[in-house]
Amino acid sequence: MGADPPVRSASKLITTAQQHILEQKEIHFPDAGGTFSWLLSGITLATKMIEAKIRQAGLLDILGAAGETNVQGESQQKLDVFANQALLHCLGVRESVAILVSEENEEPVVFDRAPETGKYVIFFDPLDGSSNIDVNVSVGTIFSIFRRPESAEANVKSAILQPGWKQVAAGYVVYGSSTILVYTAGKGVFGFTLDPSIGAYVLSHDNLRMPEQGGFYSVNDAQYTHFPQAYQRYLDALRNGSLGREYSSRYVGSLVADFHRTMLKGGVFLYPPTKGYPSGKLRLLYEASPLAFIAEQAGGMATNGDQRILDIEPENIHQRTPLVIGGSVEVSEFQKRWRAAR
Ligand code: P6P
Repeated sequence: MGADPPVRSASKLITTAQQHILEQKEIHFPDAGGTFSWLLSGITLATKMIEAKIRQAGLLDILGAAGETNVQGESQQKLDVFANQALLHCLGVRESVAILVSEENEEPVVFDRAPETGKYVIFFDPLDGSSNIDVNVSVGTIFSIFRRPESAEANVKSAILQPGWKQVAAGYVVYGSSTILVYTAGKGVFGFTLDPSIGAYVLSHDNLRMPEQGGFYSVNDAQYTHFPQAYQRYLDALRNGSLGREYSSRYVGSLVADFHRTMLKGGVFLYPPTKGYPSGKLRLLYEASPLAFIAEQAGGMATNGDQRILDIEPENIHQRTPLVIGGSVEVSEFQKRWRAAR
């Protein structure tokens, strides 16, 4: 009988998101208490609740509008309402949360917690792309985490209206053919696939890097005639091979799905100013800014044309921004053309 095979400790087989967050804390944030990892566990718990409801959506009477409209004037899908409540609850019970800002809530949710306890401000879009739910297209959750400013004159407004470069973490969950959590805490980007058999997010994309140049551009072509001319010329260049390669067009119409493909395959996603949305449709604080943080951490770029998304000084909680996000080759080329057209 030969020697027994070496016993591999379970930790060599899988790394869960919780393990990873704790390991990252030990490596990069050794002085931080457990509050940060406890905070992120609130987000992973809420997204598992959301995922379970989404997977049942076709069976339960949960499809279709909830009969209400949200602060954006958009009809609220029942899953939107559930997702928002799940995140508000799971994060609200974490003592380290001072303020929550949701796409579904006109006003921020402020908790009466001392500054030394309530250290974090969290923004989220609980279920982005929800209009796609009834046709079974991937949807997503996006989140962004800031520290609450410690300065004496800090107030709710100054805590909320911080530029994106001050984020301490950001991430998204894409509820697609599998459910994947992608997050950064400023030291690289990591992806975890939900294993339904154990109910845990397991490391599947270690130190994700966005290709410098990819093969897809992603934009709502139907709006082409309403785009500023610099965007039209840029799209023409992508189509006629001026960037040195051929491109295919891919547009899901669900930001998190379009961005996740761009993260993995490269290329560029654009939501330009249009007639209907002169400042662009996407929201700065809980859509463009967290995705920009992730993109830059993975070697990509994100701009509104005039400046880096992460440098924009927010003026109001639900403000919109044009967004061009993707590989450094595609976004640099856009910036060059945009500035030349100014
Ligand atoms: P359009 C979904 O409603 C959403 O907010 C994003 O997820 C998506 O990228 C965008 O709108 C699609 O907008 O105008 O192309 O339908």
